[in-house]
Amino acid sequence: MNSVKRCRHSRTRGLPTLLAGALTLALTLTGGPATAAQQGTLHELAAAQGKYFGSATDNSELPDAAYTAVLGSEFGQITPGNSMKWDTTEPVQGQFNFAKGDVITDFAAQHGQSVRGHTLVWHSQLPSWVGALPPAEVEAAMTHHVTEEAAHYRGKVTAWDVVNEPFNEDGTFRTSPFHTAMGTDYIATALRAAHAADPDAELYLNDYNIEGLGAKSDAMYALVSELLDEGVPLDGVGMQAHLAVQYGFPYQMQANMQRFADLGLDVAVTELDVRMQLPADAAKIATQSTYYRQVVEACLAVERCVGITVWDYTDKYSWVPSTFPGQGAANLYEENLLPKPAYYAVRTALGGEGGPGEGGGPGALRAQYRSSDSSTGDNQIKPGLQLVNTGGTAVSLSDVTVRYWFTADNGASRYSTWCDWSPIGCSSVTHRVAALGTPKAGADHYLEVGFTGGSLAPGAATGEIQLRLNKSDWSNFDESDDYSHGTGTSYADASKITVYVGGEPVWGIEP
Ligand code: G2I
Repeated sequence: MNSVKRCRHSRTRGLPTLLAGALTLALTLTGGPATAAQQGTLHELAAAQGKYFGSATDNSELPDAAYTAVLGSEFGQITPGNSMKWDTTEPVQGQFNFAKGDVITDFAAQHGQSVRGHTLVWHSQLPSWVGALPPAEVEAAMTHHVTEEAAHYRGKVTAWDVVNEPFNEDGTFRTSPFHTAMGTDYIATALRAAHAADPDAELYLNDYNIEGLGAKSDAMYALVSELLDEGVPLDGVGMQAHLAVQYGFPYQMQANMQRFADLGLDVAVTELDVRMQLPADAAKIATQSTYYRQVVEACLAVERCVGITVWDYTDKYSWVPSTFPGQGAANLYEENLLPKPAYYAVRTALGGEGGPGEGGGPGALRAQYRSSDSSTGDNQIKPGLQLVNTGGTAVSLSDVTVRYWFTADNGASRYSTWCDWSPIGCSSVTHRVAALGTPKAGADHYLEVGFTGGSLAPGAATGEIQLRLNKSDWSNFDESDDYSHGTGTSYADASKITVYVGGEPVWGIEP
């Protein structure tokens, strides 16, 4: 069973994909810099190469609407970070509770995503009753657990991490209640039980630090070779890929993936993140982007690498800081859900057009905007702006200007402009209003923002710049039709705010 059944992973979404395609075309024809949305999502880019691109998530994160908006659109696959683990699904022997996992599979179904089940048999997050059983009862308890859970999720998960983390770092088998009771046979027993309960699911063994060639991956290789020889149902190997910039990139990851593929197994990158010692700096950020890119390149180069899952997509919900104090910044998006250089590195590696991480340079500047003003009819306009350097080289801010386009409506033609707050210091931010000789739709003036100095390192952002303007007679505006106005309350790429370096447009579309 280990040589077929690959296609379900690579599915693209139906209608939303078509609509996104139409939107891409329409926006491309209007010219201007391409945004992430214009080029397709990470999953769409991966799917075009026959892979999926997914993210872990957790129930506690789903009330966060800004978070789920990205989770539901950018990713084609999800893995529950905790809610299918034994301590959640069978906390008391024989009492199963799939409510939390069901929330995840429902979310996935609503968003056209596949689900990786994680995980059936693991030494961790194991309720204490399992370890307290007499060894003679462990096999029956394990088989019952695997059977009930795999049967419950039959048709809802495409793959299972049947056994998680069976090895120590030196390649010896890890001690667990299962190993103690059954020796290494517990692995084949668990796989057979999972296959009996859900014959269509892809069955995996999953571990960390097996991404490169080495003692631990050799041990996994020996184990799966033996299982296949014995005819045990096994479809793939999951490489977690919890990487760290300070530990180097896994040795010969592509070759290691290929040797598993050559056995007739699929390979999946199941929990990718790249942590660093905080604070982040440009060098660490660049290394992180390189590692993410190299993982994508390795997967693309190995036909049987079916896809990549990041262990949540944002630093906001990373497991890293609580497990490795002082480390973090491991994910593709910042805590405020802005994509980081690593995100653009992944896009580029997946074949996204002209990824800004490629060359660097001022063309990699992006304007992001949020409205800090719930009233569109009062006497002030309050845009929040920030600039992000998604490229590989620093940008000198004194060369940079930004325009926010609006209509004056009636009233006085003189303006006051303000910078209320910015982490880079309002004293380094200049601002003025200029009138257009020829009014455009939604714009007869613009607020121009500049900088007295400073530079934006690769991967750096200015942080928000809270701006405000009013007419000298304090008459009201009608912002609802202003070209640059938006209603989003968290920072997002804004193509209707234009950015210039040395007077040359580098971002956005003018009215
Ligand atoms: O540790 C990172 C991952 C390594 N590979 C297997 C994965 O299953 C594992 O995931 C993490 C989750 O991301 C964490 O969220 O597994 C951790 C536990 O081993 C999870 O942390 C736990 C906390 O330790 C608990 O205190 C907390 O109640 O998450 C629980 C639910 O939020």
